Amino acid sequence: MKTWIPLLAAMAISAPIYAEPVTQPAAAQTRAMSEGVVRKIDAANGKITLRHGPIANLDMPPMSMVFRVQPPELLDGLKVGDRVTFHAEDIDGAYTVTAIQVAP
Ligand SMILES: [Cu+2]
Repeated sequence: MKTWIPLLAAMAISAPIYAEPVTQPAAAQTRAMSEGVVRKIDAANGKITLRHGPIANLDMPPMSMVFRVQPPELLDGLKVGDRVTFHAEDIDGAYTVTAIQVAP
């Protein structure tokens, strides 16, 4: 009587898998947008210089600085002088813009 082993295996495979509810930190749930003005675009290196307002999620005061842009295609269509809203994160120690759009 060997049939019960494959039967149990089949039952285990077909059993529904309940994932643990994922609790994310608040910063990951809301993608905080900050305001800035484009000062310089370095498309070749995927970088942008922004004069930006306070960046709450990075606890950063207003300043002008260079950001990495990921993906670099986010720079397409931007030009110096544009007012923008953007989201920046600290990715492996590099301040990185991961979303940006011209302000309405
Ligand atoms: Cu800054």
